[in-house]
Amino acid sequence: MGAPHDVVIIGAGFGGVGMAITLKRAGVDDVVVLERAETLGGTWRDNTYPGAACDVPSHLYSFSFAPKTDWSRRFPPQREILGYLEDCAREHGVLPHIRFGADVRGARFDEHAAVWRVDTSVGEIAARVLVSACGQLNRPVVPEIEGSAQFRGATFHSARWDHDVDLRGKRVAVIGTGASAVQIVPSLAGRVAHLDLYQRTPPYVIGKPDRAYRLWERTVLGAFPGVHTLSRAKTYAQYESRAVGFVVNPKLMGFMRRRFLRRLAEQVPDVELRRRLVPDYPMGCKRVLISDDYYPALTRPDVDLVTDPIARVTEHGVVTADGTERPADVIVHATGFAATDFLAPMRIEGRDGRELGAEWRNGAQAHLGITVAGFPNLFLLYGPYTNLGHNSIIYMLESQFRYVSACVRAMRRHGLASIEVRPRVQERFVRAMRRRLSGSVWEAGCASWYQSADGTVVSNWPGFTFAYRRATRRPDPRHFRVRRAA
Ligand code: N01
Repeated sequence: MGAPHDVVIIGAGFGGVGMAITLKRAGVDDVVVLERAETLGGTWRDNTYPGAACDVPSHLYSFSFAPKTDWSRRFPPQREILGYLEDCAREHGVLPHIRFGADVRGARFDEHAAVWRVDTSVGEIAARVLVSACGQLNRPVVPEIEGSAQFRGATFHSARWDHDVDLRGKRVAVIGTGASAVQIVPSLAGRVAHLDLYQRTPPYVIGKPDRAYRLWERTVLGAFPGVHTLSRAKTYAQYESRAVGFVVNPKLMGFMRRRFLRRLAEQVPDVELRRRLVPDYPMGCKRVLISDDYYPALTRPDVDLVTDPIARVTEHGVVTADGTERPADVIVHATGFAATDFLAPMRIEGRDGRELGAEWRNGAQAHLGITVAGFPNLFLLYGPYTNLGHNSIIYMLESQFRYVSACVRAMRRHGLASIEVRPRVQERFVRAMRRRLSGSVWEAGCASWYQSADGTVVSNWPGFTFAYRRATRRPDPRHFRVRRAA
């Protein structure tokens, strides 16, 4: 193990790449990004399923310090977002900082040396400051269904799409109806012989105002960056206004639900099919999805919506609770991710042997979603309470980049060996989050990946994103216990 690096970042997705750029711009050069895969991109590298695209408009889905003005369309496809992130890493000199193939198994804070000892598949690496940028949606969940091992066909998770499997002429079973399935189903319908969609809970799917940008629009945006900034600000304001409905006043969602039902009736004329597609929980409780071709795909004769619960899998298909066996050549698990485990399965040991997983037994806690009492010099990006139901996560990440970078610079300036958030500061923050989240639509009668096992929401920021930007604008020295370097 060599001398400690100033900052080690875990993960080279949007969080890790943006953090490294921000630190370099702030003059912190001794930065190492550990990435377990052989390429960068995080979730935008992993999710290559047919139809993968972002449901946040392209103008909001880029760093403010690296604006892209030539997006091909309003809602960018996966390949274009990944290309953007690769370009950012290259143009901002981040690539030499990334160690690919370095899987982080855990990290231990050596209090005496005030150094994180990071245990990786390529040996131990020491860091003064450790930043986790591994995201919330990186561990696919495949449900344990009786008989799955007997299945003779191909089976894979939406985030591990097997492109070697030719789906043409196949009977495909898709399990799950979240954001991934809503993109996969219309992309496969008509390309495969038959598609069965296994739905446990219907989502709310509203219109997607997508369109390709014309050449002249891209030219104007490229030539006049001011237009780009205006367009970005306008889209941001539109999206931010949604927070009013989602969080501040869930009753407003009643109006949205009526609009949703009208549109569903237009897209699905069959009354019986439509009945099975109407959610019985308040709109916004789960993520509201956008698509213009999801419901039309379900009306096709070669697509069946199956709402009987899955009982088991056999060699040749799926059996539902009513005993019907439906043949399948391929099973696609669009069944989501273990989101609320956050840094798991890494074992993170802080001061006095505290282990993060054990500390978070009853739900993850972190001040501003970024710093954790008992874990000095550790910072989280996209941690607890920072996911959004209404706007771009990139905006939240940028708030976190600034906060972490300010902490690192303050440590340098004041010769600090370690800084650690005070427990009462963290408790106050978590209490405020709980107060707001317990009245929010996300805890209003549905199960979602925003919730930990006991049903409490630990993922989401319950407010406007500019309020988060304000809260993270400047680290407050009174919030931290500090230790000076010897
Ligand atoms: O995962 P999900 P996802 N038997 O957890 C069902 C982002 N994202 O990958 O609702 C049967 O939302 C489960 O049913 P239920 C975005 O933030 C963004 O789709 O729990 N079904 C649900 O329908 C998103 O929210 C984009 O009853 C089972 C589905 O599987 C997040 O990623 C695109 C089951 C899982 O849905 C996750 O989306 C894609 C079982 N045993 C993803 N277990 C865009 O930007 C689970 N399910 C467009």
